Amino acid sequence: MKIEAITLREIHMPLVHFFETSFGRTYDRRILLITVHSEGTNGWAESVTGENPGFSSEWIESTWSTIKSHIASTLLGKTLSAASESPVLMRGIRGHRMAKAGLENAIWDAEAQQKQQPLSKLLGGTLSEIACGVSIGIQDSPEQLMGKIGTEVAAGYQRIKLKVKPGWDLEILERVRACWPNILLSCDANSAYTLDDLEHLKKLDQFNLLMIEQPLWSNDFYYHARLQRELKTAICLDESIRNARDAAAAIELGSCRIINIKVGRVGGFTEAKKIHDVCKSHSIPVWCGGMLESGIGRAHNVSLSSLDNFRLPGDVSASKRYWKEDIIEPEVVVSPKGTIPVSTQPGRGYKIREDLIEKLTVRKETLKA
Ligand code: OSB
Ligand code: MG
Repeated sequence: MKIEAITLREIHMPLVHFFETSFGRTYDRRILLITVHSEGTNGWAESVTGENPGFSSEWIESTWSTIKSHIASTLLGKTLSAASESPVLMRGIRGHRMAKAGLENAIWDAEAQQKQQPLSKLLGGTLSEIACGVSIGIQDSPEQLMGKIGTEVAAGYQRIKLKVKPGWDLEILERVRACWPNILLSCDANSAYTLDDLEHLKKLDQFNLLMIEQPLWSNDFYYHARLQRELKTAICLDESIRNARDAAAAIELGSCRIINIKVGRVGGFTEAKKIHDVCKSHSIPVWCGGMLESGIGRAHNVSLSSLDNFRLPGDVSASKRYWKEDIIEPEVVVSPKGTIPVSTQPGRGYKIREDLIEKLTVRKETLKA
């Protein structure tokens, strides 16, 4: 597969409903799409870099300029026999994992087309459908939140995850549990607490949560291990896990009992697969996280979630929860039992709506060797 050219493109898409985490609220997404042009095929991917450096230090401007000035040239003009060879080519650049993931995953997308194989199979996936949960942000009021949970439970989602932060946690969970005592429920703090909150965090144990995601600092394993020893509820790490070595260290230290894999956060499919395998060998279940992706990133998340240690419902949910109109065809649809079928078609299994993408594009640049 010769990497002949790379197109960077920014599209703007308003969210159907704002999304709020402990680090801020998003109404409109600025999405970075990447196309790798190779021997007559176009591989597409999404870099999940955000509008602000809130979740990660990367954001769309840094990702765009780092790809353009430094990363693209490590790939352009090269001939690869598989997408999994690309991380080695990019390893001279430190960090910028969301940027690298966008490039690597576009090459995987092209490879699946060229080899006429479903992307899920190329990744090693075996599941024929994936289990879906939803992530529900902080709302303007508890009533608004209760309404949203009701809608998603009725739609069949298998797990509800609530964003929490100090002041939007215990009372909220108490109200939710009073209404829905038996649903699979978890919460995600996006690093909103410190170890000074230990006594407060212990009170979360009463709600029978499936997990509490990333309660402490985004770059920590050590204090999470101390916290995990004090909690009955399983800790799940998201932000802290950058690669398979981090996953192994976190497991060995006892920092978590569950890991969330986001392909952008860890630098691409190759590293995501390694994390999956490390977790599997230690009997640690994983699930696929979300970053408010468009259909392109979402389609890739569906393929990744078909690996067999994705044993818990992920944050991969229906297109219509995010967008009036998605940029893939068909849109991602979730069944009444809360599942998405994994496509058996060659490639990513969803067509790219190039006309719509063109309309949503605010800038575009093609890089050549
Ligand atoms: O921590 O999982 C997170 C969205 C943006 C940034 C971080 C997170 C999230 C989500 C949304 O929880 C998941 C989704 O795409 O629905
Ligand atoms: Mg998270």
